[in-house]
Formats: sequence, structure tokens, C-alpha cells
Amino acid sequence: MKRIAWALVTILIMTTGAQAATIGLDDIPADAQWASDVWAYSSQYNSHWTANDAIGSPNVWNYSDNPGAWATDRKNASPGASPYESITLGYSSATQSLGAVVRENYGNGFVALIEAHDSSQIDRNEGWHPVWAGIDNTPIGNVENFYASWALTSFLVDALRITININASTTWEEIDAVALLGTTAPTPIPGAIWLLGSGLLGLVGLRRKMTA
Ligand SMILES: [Ca+2]
Ligand SMILES: [Ca+2]
Ligand SMILES: [Ca+2]
Repeated sequence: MKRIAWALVTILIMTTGAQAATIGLDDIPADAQWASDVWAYSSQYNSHWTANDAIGSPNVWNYSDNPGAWATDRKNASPGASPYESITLGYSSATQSLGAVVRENYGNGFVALIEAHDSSQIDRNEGWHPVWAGIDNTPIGNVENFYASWALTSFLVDALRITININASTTWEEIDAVALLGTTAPTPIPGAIWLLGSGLLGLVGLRRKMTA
């Protein structure tokens, strides 16, 4: 029994390593940074919906196909083609990081993978670490701030590569802005993390009872 309880705790700790939720702009901590420059992108729609449109603080306020955001040159992938596209954004102050906020303004629910770049690696093709992968359940209908969190990196992060699935919706998938979160977690604690936290405390309590 004791062994089973600890296995569950271990699984929960591993699970809490990477989480996702949506948060308000006001919940983004003061030490978060909006992207300062574009390192790379797989495609961009045209001179209006560019990778540069994902730099800086948010400027899209309505759920819409909006030239204030980055869009890829394909609305959807044709059958058999890869539905994945990416944008790589730089940040002016390298920092340890525990999360990111991807502001989604159209076709929401498309983030598939986030990688963080170790600033000590000068070669921009090297030093990439996957920090979040999973299901993005961001609801459609409103501009949403998708918050992905992970265990604080040991290295300083100076860029994020966001891989999106353009088949997440039948319309365009668009990113208005991307924030790199430093060492301060957003408050209030998103629902999903809170629930897992209570489960973890519950199991620790259970273990105490059993060994008493
Ligand atoms: Ca634009
Ligand atoms: Ca699409
Ligand atoms: Ca923008």
C-alpha cells in the first residue's frame, strides 16, 4: 500500500512539472517579458500577418483574423502534409523561466510544443530544450492568454520556439504576442494546478496516516 501511495505521489509530481491553463493579462507577473525580436519562423501569411506581429505587448483585443498577429501561409494542412509550423522569438533579458503565455486571437487551441533556448549556447541551432508539450484546450471565441508552465529551468532562457498545429481549427491559427515568464508564477494559481496541488497534499496526508 505504502509503495502504491508513493508511486501516485511521484506521478503527480511529474505531472505538475508541465501544466496549462488560460489566465488574464492582469495575472501575468511583473518580471514577464514580451518578445523583443524574431529569430525564425516556418512561414508567414504576407506583409500584414508577419512573425514580427508576435513581438511586443498585445495589440489585438478582439477574437478575429487580425493583421496585428502572426499567421502562417496555410490555413490548414492538406491531407498527408505536416500540420506543424513554428515561430522562434527572442527576449532581451535572459532569465531562468517557469512558463510562457501565448496570446491566441484566432483558431485557439493550437500550441503543440514549446522549447526554450539556453542563452549560454551561442549557436542558435543548438541549446534547445523542450519545456512543454501537450494538449492546448484554449477555448475559441475570445482572445485568450494560454499559460504553459514547467519546472524552473536551471539555464537562462533567451528565446522560445512555439510549435503550433494549424489543423487545430478549420480557420487560421494566430498569435498576437508571447510572454516569457521568469521566476515568478502568475497569481491566482490556475484551476488545473490548484486541483493537482490539493491531490498531492491529499496523498501526502494519506501516507502520513498509513505510516503513523
Ligand atoms: Ca501586421
Ligand atoms: Ca487551421
Ligand atoms: Ca501583436
